[in-house]
Amino acid sequence: MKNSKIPHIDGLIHVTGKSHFITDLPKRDLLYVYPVFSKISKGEILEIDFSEAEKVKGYVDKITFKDIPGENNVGIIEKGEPVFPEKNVEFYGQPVCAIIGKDYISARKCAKFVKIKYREEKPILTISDAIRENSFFKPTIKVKKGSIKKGFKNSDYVIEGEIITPIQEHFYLETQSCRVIPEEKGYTILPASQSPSEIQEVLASVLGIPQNLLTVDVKRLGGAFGGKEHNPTLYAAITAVAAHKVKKPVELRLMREDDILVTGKRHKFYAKYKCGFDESGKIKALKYEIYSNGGAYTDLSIPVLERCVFHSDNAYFIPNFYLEASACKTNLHPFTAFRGFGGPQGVFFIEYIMEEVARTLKIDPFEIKKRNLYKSGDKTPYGEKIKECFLDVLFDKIEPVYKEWKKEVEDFNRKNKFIKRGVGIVPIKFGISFTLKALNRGYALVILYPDGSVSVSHGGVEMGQEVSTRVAQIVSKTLGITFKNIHIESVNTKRIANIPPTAASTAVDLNGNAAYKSAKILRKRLLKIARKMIVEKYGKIPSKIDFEEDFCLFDFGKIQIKEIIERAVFEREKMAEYQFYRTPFITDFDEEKGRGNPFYYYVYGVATSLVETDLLTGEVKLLKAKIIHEMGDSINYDVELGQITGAYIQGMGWLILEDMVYENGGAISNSPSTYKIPTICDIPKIFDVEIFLSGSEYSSVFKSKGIGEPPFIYGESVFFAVKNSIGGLNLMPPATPENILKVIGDIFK
Ligand code: LUZ
Ligand code: MOS
Repeated sequence: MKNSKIPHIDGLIHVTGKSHFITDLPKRDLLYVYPVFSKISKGEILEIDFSEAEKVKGYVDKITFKDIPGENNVGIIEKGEPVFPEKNVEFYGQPVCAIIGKDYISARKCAKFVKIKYREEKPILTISDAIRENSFFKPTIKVKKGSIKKGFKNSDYVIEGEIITPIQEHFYLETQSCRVIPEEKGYTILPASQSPSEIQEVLASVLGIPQNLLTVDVKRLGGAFGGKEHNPTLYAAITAVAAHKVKKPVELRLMREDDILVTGKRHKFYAKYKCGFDESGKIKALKYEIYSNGGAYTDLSIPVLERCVFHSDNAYFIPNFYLEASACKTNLHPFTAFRGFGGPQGVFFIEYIMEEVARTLKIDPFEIKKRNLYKSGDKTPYGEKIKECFLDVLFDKIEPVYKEWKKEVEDFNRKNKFIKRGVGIVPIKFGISFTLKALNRGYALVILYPDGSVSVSHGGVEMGQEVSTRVAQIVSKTLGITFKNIHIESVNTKRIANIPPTAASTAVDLNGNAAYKSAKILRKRLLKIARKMIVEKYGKIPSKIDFEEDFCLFDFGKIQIKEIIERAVFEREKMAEYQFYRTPFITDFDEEKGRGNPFYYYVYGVATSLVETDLLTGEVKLLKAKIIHEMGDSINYDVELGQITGAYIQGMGWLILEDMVYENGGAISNSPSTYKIPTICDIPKIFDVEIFLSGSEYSSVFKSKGIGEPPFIYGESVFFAVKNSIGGLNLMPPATPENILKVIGDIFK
């Protein structure tokens, strides 16, 4: 689809400060609610003393679990995650109750004066604690292919080891926010959520009212990255209970330090592996034992674990495979969705193992990885056939760059003693679709008005990824109506219902396809009316007819599309169309058999990075990056480029810069000064991103492919570049200066 210079649909109102987020809306009669957070990780609540809080100026009311009119639950995959705990707190930072204040400052101030007495218990905080205490969420996931016993027997080498991936904070700009407005009947809910339908369903049960009395409306989010897939449901519920009690509009907005303390993050994972291979580096057998720290409630830990499992082979054919994976139940905040959703962790494991194979055999990791790549027709360990594979092509394309950089690194390292360079290479094969088949559905409502303007509602929440721009382009292209005449509406559960979360890199696939179907039907109706109008006016039938740039063009003239719409309305043609799309082919993962076809297609790519490490300070500089990213075709080249570059930098931040520190079970890296997210200074000087348009039929609307999550994994090439710069030492992420110095120190011992 050739439309590369289409700007962000709301770019102008964003840069001029006119775009609305929840807290920008008019504040008449608005009260504020602020939670009181647990200061212990685990224990029984003995007493909550509000007496001091009640004396503070601006105090309005308080809410506890006793004020919940319906069910005290916000859990979706498993019930039992409460709005407020009735007896036991399960993590440091858990909201125990909340204060309603007449303004934001007094609500927060009052909350600070609430005193809670606990009987403390010993918490489970780490994966090893949980394994010892046998504290797991159900189920354990198992995948088996071939015979690892035979595989190990036929191996020339067998290596074993452990791998850890770190926690990551989303650091979306807009913190958790929600506004709830009581209506004549029911409520309007304005949450900062990727999952409007989840909010509607859960809040209906919390409030004890039918779902049709709740209108959930989401215009846009100030960033999300998965941090608003399930996290916001709890905060929306607290806001709704407050609004229900005081019968007034109420708003909640977390301070940054509280947001970081209390909300879920990327899961820490731990893997034990045993890998057998021959002397050429070909993998013969792989055995995995994988654990994640899921925190106090199930949240999305099981689907995250599943996606980790589905990516623990990444780009490589492994003939004999055995895996067991479990999510640990601990007393940290629940961990949740984060761009890649377990995929990056799974990929990191196999990439780490490939690097160890290369180190054992003293062969370049590039060669080892290349020798093990999947080919078209291969099957994954969970049994999905790889229909069309571009990994070989991508390796051939990037080889000259990698070889040149590798040589440059070797020359540099020969001449320098305390500053060393390294290069890393990471391919990706990322599966697109929600792994729960039922969620792979999209809806769109397209309305044409007689002035030639178009309204589009669909189920994709805009969070900066420009799903809105791309859906508008699809509608514009299909109807021949210019982009400026397309308006994308907020996601509103009264217009679009029963929608899946905007997640899993599927928003354009699902909603774009639904919008395309709606637009095609409307186009057909317009064509019928256009033909009639042409014959009336010119007395002959056109041989060629098309819609373009707001006009209907035909061999002997043109008419404006708005005239056709006006006439169509008059002729009682339906000028609105509500369409539905469901992803074909996919099947659910069968837990008993460890088999499934969860993905509609895969996205492929490869990245190489070059870094420089100062052995005396442990500091790392990222100097060069080259990425080749495959898609069937492009919808909006600039948006896709933005997603690839941003995801790479975010992935690099996860493994190189960011380090979430906990004290007594509470996250204390709670600001940009103590939690180092990437900035403009961390972007490499040479940053070459190439989009390879493969034309693959195994793709989605207009041959595009999901772009949100896959490129996050390219950031892993930076970590392996660092590891290689220090001679492949046993470095675990995050590769912060402290951690680098610790392993370098080991050599001198
Ligand atoms: N959310 C979800 C996701 O519920 N299922 C998924 O498979 C998924 N994948 C990526 C991101 N969010
Ligand atoms: Mo996501 S991790 O696709 O919300």
